[in-house]
Amino acid sequence: MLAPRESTSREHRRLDGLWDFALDRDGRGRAEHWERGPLPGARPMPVPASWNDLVTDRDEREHAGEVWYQREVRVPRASAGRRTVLRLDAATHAATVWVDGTEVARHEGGYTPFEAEVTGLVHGRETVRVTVCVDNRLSLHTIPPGVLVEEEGRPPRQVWFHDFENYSGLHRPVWLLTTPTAYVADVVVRTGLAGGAGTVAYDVTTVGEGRTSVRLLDADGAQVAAQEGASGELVVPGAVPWRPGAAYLYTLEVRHGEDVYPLAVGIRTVRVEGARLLVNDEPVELHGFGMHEDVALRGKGHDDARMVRDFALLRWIGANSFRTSHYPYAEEVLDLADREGVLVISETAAVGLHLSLMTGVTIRGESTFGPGAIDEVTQRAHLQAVRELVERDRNHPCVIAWSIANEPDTRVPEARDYFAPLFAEARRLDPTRPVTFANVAGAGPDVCTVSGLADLLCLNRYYGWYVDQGDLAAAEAHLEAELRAWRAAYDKPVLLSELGADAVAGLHSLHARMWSEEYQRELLAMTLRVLRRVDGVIGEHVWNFADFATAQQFHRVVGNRKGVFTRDREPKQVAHWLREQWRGGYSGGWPQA
Ligand code: BDP
Repeated sequence: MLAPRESTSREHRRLDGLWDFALDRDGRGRAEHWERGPLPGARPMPVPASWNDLVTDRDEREHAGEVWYQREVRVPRASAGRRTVLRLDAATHAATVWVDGTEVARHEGGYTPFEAEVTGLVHGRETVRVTVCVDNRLSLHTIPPGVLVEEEGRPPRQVWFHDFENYSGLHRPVWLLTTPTAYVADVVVRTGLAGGAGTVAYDVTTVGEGRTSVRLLDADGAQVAAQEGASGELVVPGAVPWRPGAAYLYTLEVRHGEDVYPLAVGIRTVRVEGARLLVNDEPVELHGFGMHEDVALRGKGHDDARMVRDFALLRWIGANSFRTSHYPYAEEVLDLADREGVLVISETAAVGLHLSLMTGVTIRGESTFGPGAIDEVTQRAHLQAVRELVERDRNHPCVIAWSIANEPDTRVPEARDYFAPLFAEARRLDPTRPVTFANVAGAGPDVCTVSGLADLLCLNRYYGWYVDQGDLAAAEAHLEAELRAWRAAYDKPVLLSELGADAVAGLHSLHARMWSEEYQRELLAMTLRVLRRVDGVIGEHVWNFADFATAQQFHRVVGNRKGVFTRDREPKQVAHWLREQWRGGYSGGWPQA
């Protein structure tokens, strides 16, 4: 689905700001048709934002069920004779949308956009009422999965299998878009580089009568190639490639009839060859983070200020990449990564497909895949999540790989049956990028049934934290042995996609004991040292960029403290050390005193 882009033919209005909000504690809203009139007992709620940390009542914060958003929208005068679309960039986790009481959209999946054409409903109107009902409940059939625990005399309680807060709401912008009635509906580009020339193959989907053409403009706006027709290949002699750390963006101006859609294009290639990851045929190392869209008060609400600070810190510390753990991030984030030359592994929201980890709830003997657990209904939702991710992000040069899931239980043969169609679908939709998933501790090369499907091996490992606790010498030996076992089993690049230790900012220990800032630094130093001596390991994504909110658990100190930065984006001691490593040539040695 095309991201909203203004042009001479497209007018876009962001419907951000304060909406009316009602928390449907008794589940009455649908039966009482709250979409037909003003919401009962409405209070103000900002969009985009999670609602959870903006309420003061603890039971409300824990509410598992539906919440309602509503606002009046002024219909742009310029919409007459044009197509009008209502687009929601993210409603977490499921939503129904009405315009003046008429249902216009339903969507499942909390981190991908959806839209509805509302031309007929806004026609001739000055204002319309937009109502959105958002459901935060997770089940074994949703991505991500969860379980709703219902007990006599208590409100239902949501349990989930992933390690971050189940924030909910309208997390990203809502838009009212107008386009001509004949318009560009989609465009897919694939770029190549050969003998100093760049190629941009394009495929445009259109609706309505009109001529289709494309022009490619360089960063100064000068035309470098042009062609008629809805598909073809542009050749750019002397193309400036998009490189990690040195992004160069062209603009593909796509025209159909009166409509103009500008798409940022970076000319680059990515592929895996043996145990190397190649961007523009040059081997790349990945140094960066698993991150989260998470910040105080706003929760998972997109915030340009947070985003800009995060990218500034990535640059400050010398990171060149991140994984969108554990869900597709806002498109604004990918746009900025395109501009900054940051490499991104884009992940679906399939996190927690491992029912014996961390739940406290026993489901079908805790075997993850099969009837009554993660089954073919879940798989259908997961396939849809893969499609929506690839279709949304495939034109971004920053995206160098797709991650199908985080830490599924891949020790059992059923996992391969479950995952094979998901890998196949990602490759069918995008044969140009490596496909991967983040492998969980315990599913080593001898037992993992899914790694053979991946082009790039992403391993999440916590030697020195969840295993070999406080014993970095043992951790060092075990990590190295496991990495060598992977390299012996597969001729594929290995990325340590998670490693880390919790550290409570300000907690110090001369003997570097667990939870101190010193221990976090020493664990990272040990890990990087091992990585540098195992051939075929292409880098590390430290867990996590910043501290983040989680469910309450005995091993969480008001959230996960594995951040290299605090939740308000200030450095812990390890940040300064990492900066020396990453900016100083990846020595991997012990920190200087
Ligand atoms: C990994 C998960 C990640 C967690 C992390 C941790 O992929 O989501 O937050 O562990 O425990 O298993 O800190």
